[in-house]
Amino acid sequence: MSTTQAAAAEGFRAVYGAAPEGLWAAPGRVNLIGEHTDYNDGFVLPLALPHTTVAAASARPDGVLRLHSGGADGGIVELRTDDLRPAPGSGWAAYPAGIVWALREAGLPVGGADVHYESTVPTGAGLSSSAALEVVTALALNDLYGLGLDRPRLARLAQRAENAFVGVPCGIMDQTAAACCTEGHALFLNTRDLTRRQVPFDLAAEGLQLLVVDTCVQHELGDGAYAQRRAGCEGGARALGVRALRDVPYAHLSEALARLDGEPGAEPASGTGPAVRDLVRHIVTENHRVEEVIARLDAGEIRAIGPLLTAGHASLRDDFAISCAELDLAVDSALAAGALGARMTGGGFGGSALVLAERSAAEHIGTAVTKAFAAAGHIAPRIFPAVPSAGARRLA
Ligand code: GAF
Repeated sequence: MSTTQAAAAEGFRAVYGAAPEGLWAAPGRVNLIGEHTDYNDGFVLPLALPHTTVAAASARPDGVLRLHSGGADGGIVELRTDDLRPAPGSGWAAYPAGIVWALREAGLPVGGADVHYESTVPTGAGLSSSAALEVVTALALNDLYGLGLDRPRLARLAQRAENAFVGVPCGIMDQTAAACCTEGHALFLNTRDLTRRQVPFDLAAEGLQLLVVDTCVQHELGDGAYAQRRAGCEGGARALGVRALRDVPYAHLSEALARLDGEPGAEPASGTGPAVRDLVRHIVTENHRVEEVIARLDAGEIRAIGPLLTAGHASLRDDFAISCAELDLAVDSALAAGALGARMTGGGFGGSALVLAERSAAEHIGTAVTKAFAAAGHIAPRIFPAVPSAGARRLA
């Protein structure tokens, strides 16, 4: 039994005075490539981290939902399942409460529960701690109430909870990664039709390592910039007369951009953030990069994805404008120290970067990044290897 699993079982007993009916886990993720494409019907390629959120839970017959987290102050949050209403911005418990709401809204017979959480997924690090919390809750309730839902359905309900209950207009990538990733693989997801493919990603066998550099700059998806990028992309699709930016072929990007230049209505309503043409260029080139990365992985050429990762960072920094000084420094200092490729990962404006390195060079690169942060006066980053790990599962 892992330390987190044991802590969750013991925490449940300490808080609720009995043993839990079961224990479940869901992981955080890093996204290898395909950033901000998931709300444009595009392609993504995340992998699950070994870091998990564990839920110890029991059903309750009285419609009361009690939530407690070993990592949060404030004691037990107690709610009635009948009274749950969308409550944008109301703290960590809104994520699991949103799951109960979404399941019930879908007409599923879910009642109360006692849940205690323990987590090793860093929060605010762009590693999807919220999706881990949502998906582990959905999986626990699925089992406790015998709902029989499959993983993709749980992921869609978790996204619905985050969109409609918590009020964050995220795409489907993080919830699908938490629910459907498998050990030793990256998950290729087409966010239009939700078809998936497990892509073998055995870094160790190739003498490679993927490092996560958590800049410790906290990012929040609910702060408006994410919604602004999403609205800009949707405006771009409307201006181009397509259902989503996914429908702009890479080969026709120049024509699409030229069309946008003649469309005054295609600029952001608020006048802030990047021009719509820059958002469009990022999405179209990023979808193409995902396909290029997949082609190289299918050909067994993992090292060859390095330059594509780095190109993805430049696009997020220059076109999508969601990087920050710390993420750029993590990428630049890792490349200068010999990394094969590096990019920010996740929503942006802080959070984490990932670095592809020869295993023999990984320690040196990590040290170089840490030194560069110190020299720039930034707080020390947290650096750890990303081993492609399992998705959500029942532990006991
Ligand atoms: C966040 C969102 F939750 C995802 O849906 C995705 O858009 C990602 O940012 C950017 O690729 O993690």
